[in-house]
Amino acid sequence: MAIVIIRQDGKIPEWKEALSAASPSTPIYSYLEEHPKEAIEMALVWKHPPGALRPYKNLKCISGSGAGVDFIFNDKEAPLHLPITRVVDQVLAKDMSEHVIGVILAYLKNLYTYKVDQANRVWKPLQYKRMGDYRIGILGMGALGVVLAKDLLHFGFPVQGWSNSKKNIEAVRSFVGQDELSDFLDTTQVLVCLLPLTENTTGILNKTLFQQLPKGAFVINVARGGHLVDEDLLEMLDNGHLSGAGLDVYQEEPLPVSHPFWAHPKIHMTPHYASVSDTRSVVPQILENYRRLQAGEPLLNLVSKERGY
Ligand code: NDP
Ligand code: OXD
Repeated sequence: MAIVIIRQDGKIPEWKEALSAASPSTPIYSYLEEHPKEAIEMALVWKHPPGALRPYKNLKCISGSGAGVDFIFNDKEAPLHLPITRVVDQVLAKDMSEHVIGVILAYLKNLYTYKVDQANRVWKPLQYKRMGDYRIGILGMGALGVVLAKDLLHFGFPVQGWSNSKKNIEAVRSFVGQDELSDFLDTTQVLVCLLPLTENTTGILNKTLFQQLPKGAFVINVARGGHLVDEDLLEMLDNGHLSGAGLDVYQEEPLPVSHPFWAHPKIHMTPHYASVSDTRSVVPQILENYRRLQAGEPLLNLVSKERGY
């Protein structure tokens, strides 16, 4: 009975140490070291190389170590019939909320523009923008979207959300499904994408959707690069329909240096760092699932294979 960690971002030692400290009797291995493959029952994965799960014939669960699991479904060699779990964590949600609020405030308070003006020694006060005048629309009202919505209310923003199922959050208008998407977009001045990447949401941030936003809207994508049609965003920024975009995720990561986003004056980029699983906070739910797996109990934070999230 053991756990293998499979990821390529240099963070295996951090995860191994945190898991071992919390459960010294559980054998934890890096997929890169010699280890008994037949003993592995749980694989803790983050953007693992496709096919990396193949050697584990006794695997009982694929545990994603972030919120999004699109990379697991994309591995056609993965044993997708096994239970797949993901991270649902208050720290991850709060971190995301802080990041998105930071981007919204930098936009509304013109901080991006003033930074450029400073570099050029330009003194040019712009129209003052107040939070209460800008409605924030959140695509995806799940573990992250709901926390963001509630935090935005504290800042005085009007807030609305779009999801598959109706949400009952005081003071947050809930829009559901394709039928209500247009009404949601019509009244959204700052759009935040916090959807999972699935068959239904791939390419959702496209020209048709942008055209339904009011002129001058600002778009924030902190979900996945696959949600955005890059050329449609560039067109809508260049023709002035959108006033800017804050991007944290990209079709290809790291974003190739030749990509037009890098030098675009209306695009404000961060390197897929809006929110990062904190091992201190996340390790207990991984180990609880490992215990449940052995006890034959229902797992926490199960992903639905039908919905893809
Ligand atoms: P959840 O699964 O908790 O929430 C997903 C939300 O999207 C739900 O409200 C769901 O509706 C809604 N949704 C899904 N598909 C559709 C659809 N076709 N139409 C309408 N609504 C839909 O996910 P999380 O909040 O935990 O995470 C969201 C995403 O954020 C992750 O999948 C990941 O890609 C991204 N992420 C990015 C990070 C970063 O650093 N940039 C960090 C962490 C996550 P319903 O509630 O009705 O099911
Ligand atoms: C996640 C992410 O999905 O970091 O958790 O993108």
